[in-house]
Amino acid sequence: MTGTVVKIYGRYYVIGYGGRKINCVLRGKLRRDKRLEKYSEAAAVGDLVEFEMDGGETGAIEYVHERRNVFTRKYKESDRSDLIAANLDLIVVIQCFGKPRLNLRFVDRLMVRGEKEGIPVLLCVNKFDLAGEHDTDQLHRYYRGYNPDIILMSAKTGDGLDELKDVLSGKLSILIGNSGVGKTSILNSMFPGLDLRTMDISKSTGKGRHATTNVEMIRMDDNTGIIDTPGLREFGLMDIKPNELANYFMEFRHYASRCSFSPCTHEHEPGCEVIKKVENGEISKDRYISYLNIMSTLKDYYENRYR
Ligand SMILES: Nc1nc2c(ncn2[C@@H]2O[C@H](COP(=O)(O)OP(=O)(O)OP(=O)(O)O)[C@@H](O)[C@H]2O)c(=O)[nH]1
Ligand SMILES: [Mg+2]
Ligand SMILES: [Zn+2]
Repeated sequence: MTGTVVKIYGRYYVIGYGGRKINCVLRGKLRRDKRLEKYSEAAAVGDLVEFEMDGGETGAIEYVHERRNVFTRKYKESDRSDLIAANLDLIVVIQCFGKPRLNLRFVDRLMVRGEKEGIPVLLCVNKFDLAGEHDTDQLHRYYRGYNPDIILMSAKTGDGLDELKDVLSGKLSILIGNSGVGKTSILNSMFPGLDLRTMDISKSTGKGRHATTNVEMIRMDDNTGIIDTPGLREFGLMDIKPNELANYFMEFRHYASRCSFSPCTHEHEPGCEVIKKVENGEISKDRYISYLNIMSTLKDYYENRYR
């Protein structure tokens, strides 16, 4: 039987099959499947799998189908990437006005991940009801020269909710963002019957405990799935080689062919077109600093690793 992994908890994989949800374990042989060995987990939410019932209410996963793409992160402490989800059509990065504070460096990391995997990224800025007068200008200044898709919205007032719903329709999307930005609230307000657990107002200081504890896919209709995730504080990109990074900063890639050096790291090389565009303001300085930041963590990592 063929089903989709909709949730993982402990050693159980919940498979959506028709309208049912079936708890499954992994067959041991999957741990030896060469294709799956690269990642910390043999299967993830979004995976299409073959499974067999064990006679009772539960089953076992026999095979994981080829993936269209994977959504992973990688930290320097581990040799394998964490597999968070598979077969995505869209990465929705959630940020918010108010608290926790807007963290565009974090967003940039996810944009890099999306570019690397070929998965489109949408930036959704929630709590628009709390936005100050200049908050949206700051956002647009940061991304000038790049112009990513951005939706400003509020789970509380319903602003922008229909726009987001339209974008998500017919796709498998993942919601990613720090704890407290309102990922689960957005799902609840889009689908009032859902009633998922969100953070207590009194604890939503930006430091609070995570309200969501598992990666879980919510099926909206036959063609639409949205994956809610626990808040992430960081997002590791250690699988990316330093000289690859500039390819995933879209507005840099555009100018890179005109740099005097090739490849150019755009850090200090003479005749660097990217640096010129930062100086004349066509690329935002903050975005460039964000690039340098990621670059230096990657260089640190690779230099120490191969020494
Ligand atoms: N003012 C305002 N508050 C909001 C809005 N959306 C969510 N909140 C509040 O923000 C807090 C956090 O919301 P959650 O939906 O639990 O956030 P989350 O991103 O799912 O957090 P984790 O599950 O911990 O990752 C809650 O107290 C919500 O009531 C909004 O549009 N405006
Ligand atoms: Mg949540
Ligand atoms: Zn350059």
